[in-house]
This record gives sequence, structure tokens and C-alpha cells, in this order.
Amino acid sequence: MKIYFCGSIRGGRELALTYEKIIGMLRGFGTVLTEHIGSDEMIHNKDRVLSDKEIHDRDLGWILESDLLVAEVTVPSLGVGYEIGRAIEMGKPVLCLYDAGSGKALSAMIAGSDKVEMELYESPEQTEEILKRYFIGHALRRTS
Ligand code: 6IA
Repeated sequence: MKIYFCGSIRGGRELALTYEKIIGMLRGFGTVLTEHIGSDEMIHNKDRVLSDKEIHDRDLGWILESDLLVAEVTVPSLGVGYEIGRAIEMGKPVLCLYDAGSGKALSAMIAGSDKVEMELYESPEQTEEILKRYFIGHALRRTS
């Protein structure tokens, strides 16, 4: 199972630690193609040498290659919104995780899309239960 994880980069890094935790949990369900999103160090070391076009083209290639997309959508990010839209177009399943206690507003274009599965959480630890439920359901849907 190849998982594309999305989280804000230029949109703001205040939830970087949460991304890191979610990526750690996702590793239990498959290969995370975008492990760097949880780590400021990896983003700066590895991607500094890549142009924006190279980052865009590489990331779209990974979305195409992935089996599904998991997006943490609490911190508004143009890139994350764009990736969700492109993944929907490609017919990929999309799970969105949103911190309901963050006080941040979620775009209607995500909250109102019936092509994404939206899950609200109040602490990063709760995402583990959400992910377990989602991946068990996903595996069952694939075998039925
Ligand atoms: O608009 P944003 O930057 O917040 O978009 C974040 C999303 O776009 C993430 O889910 C990534 O998959 C993708 N993305 C945007 N920028 C990068 C990047 N390097 N490396 C990998 N994926 C990216 C930017 C490096 C720069 C800050 C030095």
C-alpha cells in the first residue's frame, strides 16, 4: 500500500509535530511516499536543491503512483488543497483529518466535497483510532 500524506509546508508549519506523529502511524499501514512532510530538516536539506517545478512534478508523480491520499487539512495550504483536488480527479480515495479544536476555519471546498472522507479529531492521539478504522474499512472495500 502506497500512501501519499499531505500537510502544510509554505502554508505554515505549526502542526509539523502532528504530521510527524501521523506519518509514524501511517507507516504501520504501508509505505509513506512523503515522509519528509513531518520533518523541517528533511524539507530544507532535500528539497532546497529542487526547483518548484521539480517539486510539483515529483509530487504529482507520487500521487499518481499512490493507492490513497491522507491529508491533514487544519492549517490552510494551497498545496494541500491542490493535491486533494488532483487526487480526486485521478480517482484516488482521500481521507482528510481536521483538528476540530484548532479554531481554524476549514474551506467549504474541502468540507463540502462528497469525494473526500472527513474525520475530525481533538488530539493527535485520536488520529490513531481514526486511521485504524479507515484502513480496516479500506482493506475490506478492496476485497469485496
Ligand atoms: O502550499 P504548501 O507549501 O503548504 O503545500 C504543501 C503540500 O505541497 C504538501 O502536502 C507537499 O506534498 C507539497 N509540497 C509543497 N512544497 C513541497 C516541498 N518543498 N517538498 C515536498 N512537497 C512539497 C518545499 C521546500 C521549501 C519550503 C524549501
